[in-house]
Amino acid sequence: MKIELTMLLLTAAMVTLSKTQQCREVTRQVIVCDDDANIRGGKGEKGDIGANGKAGPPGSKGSKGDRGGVGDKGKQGESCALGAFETEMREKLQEIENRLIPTSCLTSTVNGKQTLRSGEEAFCDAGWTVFQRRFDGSVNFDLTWEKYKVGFGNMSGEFWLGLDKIHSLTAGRGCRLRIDLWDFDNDHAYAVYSSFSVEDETDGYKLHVADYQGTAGNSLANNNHNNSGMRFTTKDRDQDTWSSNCASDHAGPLGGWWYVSCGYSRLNAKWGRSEGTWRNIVWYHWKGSSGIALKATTMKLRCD
Ligand SMILES: [Ca+2]
Repeated sequence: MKIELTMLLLTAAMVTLSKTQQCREVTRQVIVCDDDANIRGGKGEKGDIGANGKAGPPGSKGSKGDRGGVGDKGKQGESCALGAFETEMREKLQEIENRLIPTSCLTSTVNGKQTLRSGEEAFCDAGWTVFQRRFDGSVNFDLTWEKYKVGFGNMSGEFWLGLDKIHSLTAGRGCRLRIDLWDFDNDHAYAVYSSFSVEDETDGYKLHVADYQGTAGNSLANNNHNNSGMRFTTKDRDQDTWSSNCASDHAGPLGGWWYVSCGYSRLNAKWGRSEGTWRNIVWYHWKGSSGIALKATTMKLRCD
């Protein structure tokens, strides 16, 4: 059965010319469909291309909206392969920096003067922090309380690190003290104390040493003149047990020390070669008993 359908077929010549479109002609057509609904009707003729229309007036500008708030920060994305490589390289560079710029002498692989991560200078020796060094008499050690408090000298030569820093390094930690000594014939001896700390200025930088070992003899914590537990004395602050001031009045300028009255050790005394006197650097139980002054000393600490 044939179904005849009448419908309007809008055939428009749709032409796109620039931004303007125009319908030129509309035709009416009858379409006859078979049972199989095949369309047998033909298309209408294509109309002519229309002329361009006039441009419309410009629209009015809308008002500007309020600015939106700042959004939440997005999560960091996963590192891509290049990011992972960069991270690994940064970690390796950090490891190298840690070795080259240590946080303390304990992690330093370099001996001698160096700058720590904190920016402070240190003189390191196989993991030890050297806090006193003498060998040529180029630095005057006959100085005041304030100088011994903050330190003096030069780490490229002779120096005293300073009581404040010695206190900070040893406070609340298990530290050792090692003293190395040389005489003018380059004989060497040492003393190690497996317990060492210095209190703060409020407590007069009181010294604590114990458990001696070594070859130099114990001239610091000896029963007869036990410097352990003594406060620090300088020529302008007498905290020793002698009737006068050991630093200035005993045998000449002896420098600051944890004097008793005035004791068997005086490693900050005036530098010089002397025999038969106690005027210069003395460690009684090694060479001092025969009055021989020492040429070089180092005092260093290590807190594990
Ligand atoms: Ca005194």
